[in-house]
Amino acid sequence: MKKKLALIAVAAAALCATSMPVFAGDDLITIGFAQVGHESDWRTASTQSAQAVFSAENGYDLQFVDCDNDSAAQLEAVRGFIEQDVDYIIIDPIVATGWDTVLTECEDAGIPVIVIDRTIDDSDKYVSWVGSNFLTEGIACGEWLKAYAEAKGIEEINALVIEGTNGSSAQIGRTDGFNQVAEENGWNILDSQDGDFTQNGGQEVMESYCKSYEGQFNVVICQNDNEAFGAMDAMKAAGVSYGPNGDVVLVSFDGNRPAMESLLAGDLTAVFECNPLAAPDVEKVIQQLEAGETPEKEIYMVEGWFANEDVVSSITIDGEEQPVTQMTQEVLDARAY
Ligand code: GYE
Repeated sequence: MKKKLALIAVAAAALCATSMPVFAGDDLITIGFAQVGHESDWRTASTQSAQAVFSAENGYDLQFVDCDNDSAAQLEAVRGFIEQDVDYIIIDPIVATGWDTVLTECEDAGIPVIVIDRTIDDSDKYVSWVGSNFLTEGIACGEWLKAYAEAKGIEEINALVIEGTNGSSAQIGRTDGFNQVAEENGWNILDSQDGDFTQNGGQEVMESYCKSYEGQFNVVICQNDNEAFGAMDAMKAAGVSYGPNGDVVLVSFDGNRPAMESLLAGDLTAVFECNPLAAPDVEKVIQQLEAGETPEKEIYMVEGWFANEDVVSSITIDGEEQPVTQMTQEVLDARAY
């Protein structure tokens, strides 16, 4: 709470016998959250997680700005929070670069910044980052595909990739990770285009792929669930079968409930999870700062790898064996999102 507000609250409380409900808001910690947008199921889960954790009942006043995938609007939102003199700023950076100036402005204003989900790669003027290792997700996808192809006797990989928003760290990490394994194994990546993490984007890219690469591909990698839904519609319309019983191995990243249901139903072949529920960890960071402690600079979310069939039970990444879980109704029911 800001000092000025506190003084007003005290003065006003003195004038008002039933001050508690009216002035309770003055004790709240104000947080400005510059969210990427509303492009996907993952994003909706991320927003809902922040709104649930940073509620008035929990002692917060959350100023939420949906930046609609517009980097200039996101910088403007952060500057607006500086002007409002909020207590903390949370940024989920649409793109990984272009941040140093505005983060310096936050620093000069004495407002701690917490970065969530996507990373900022050209400045370290933030307290903590809470998110996922996108490079590992991309490598996991590649290692799973390698083991799956071997087990299924798929001799040649001809892959089409639908990437996420260009320049976002999620797109960069997932692309680099998958490409790394593809190169090691001499796979053929026919094309890799931006679907902007949306269902429409995924559908449009897949429609053009179906025309340009008719009969030439047997793997489609979508960098999020919603792109995969769009790709399914495009493939259905083009008469291409996908999933564990189809001609095309179809993979997505994220693993929100609708995608996990699709995985169970046998539309998707595998899903590489990215956990959107960062807000509880962000709250821990804020509580540490409130207590004068120094939080960790990097905090990683826990995530797993899932497949429709029980064909590949584990993969090895950086020498560490990691399980691949077969999606069942039981596994689905136990999930939080
Ligand atoms: O994969 C996608 C969302 O940044 C990890 O953004 C996030 C990505 C997520 O739009 O669905």
